[in-house]
Amino acid sequence: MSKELIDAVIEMREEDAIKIAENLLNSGAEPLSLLDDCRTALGVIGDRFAAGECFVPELILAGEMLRQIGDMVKPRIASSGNAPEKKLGKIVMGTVEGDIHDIAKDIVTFMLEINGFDVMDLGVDVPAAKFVEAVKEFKPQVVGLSGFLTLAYDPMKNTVQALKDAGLRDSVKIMIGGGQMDDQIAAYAKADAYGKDAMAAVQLSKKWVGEQ
Ligand code: B12
Repeated sequence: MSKELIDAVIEMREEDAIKIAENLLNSGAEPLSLLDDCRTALGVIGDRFAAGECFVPELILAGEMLRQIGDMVKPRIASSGNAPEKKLGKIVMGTVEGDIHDIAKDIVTFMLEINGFDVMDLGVDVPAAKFVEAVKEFKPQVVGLSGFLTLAYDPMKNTVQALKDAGLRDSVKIMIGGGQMDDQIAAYAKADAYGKDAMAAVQLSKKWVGEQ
């Protein structure tokens, strides 16, 4: 953990944050630990936003810092990883309708890819019908639904229901994740599991395709 990096992000010192992240990587810090630090910092910023102590522009800047640091970290993770040559399986990912948070989804997609999955990323604000189309076309074993808003609970549920209505529910395992999600929401949405982070997404997917 780097308190220096966490403080720079919380204090919105964008240039410092990027420099500190660069220095950490160059001095051999574990790349994933930088993402953990960003998550800690964004948690603080999110709480301040909820308390009315900061506003949307700060959320945007925080998101921007996380994206830049994520872009620096990803190649290091990819080169240190040992992605299997044979694809383990196919996954459809997306942020559900009404929700545009995508940085975390992109991290999950990236981690799934470097762990050997073929991922179709549908982007953000994805209507249930688009998930249905994608499952028909791409024939994944797993569907991942991301969402950060309480307003995303029902779109998650509707997406699972739409897959059921299309007769596709039994052909896929469905995992959900993101800020406001937990096991209870997974049960509410009738998904198969909640995953708290990108590694949980990888572990669930490996389990479901029989690789673990
Ligand atoms: C950055 C941010 C934004 C950025 C998003 C940038 C982007 N391109 O993604 C912007 C500025 C756009 C934004 C907008 C809004 N936001 Co916002 N945002 C955040 C913030 C600060 C950080 C989110 C984030 O990226 N965290 C970093 C990630 C990497 O950390 P992480 O969650 O641990 O990531 C892991 C898991 O999420 C998991 N995961 C994610 N998806 C999936 C999927 C699967 C299948 C699995 C298994 C795992 C998984 O894996 C990730 C990687 O390990 C959060 C606060 C918070 N602490 O979450 C608020 C927050 C989510 N936002 C909030 C709000 C209210 C909004 C707005 C409504 C604000 C407004 N008034 O306009 C809008 C909503 C717009 C919309 N329609 O979606 C609220 C939601 C409250 C609620 N109860 O609904 C929060 C919680 C802030 C708060 N405390 O009030 N936001």
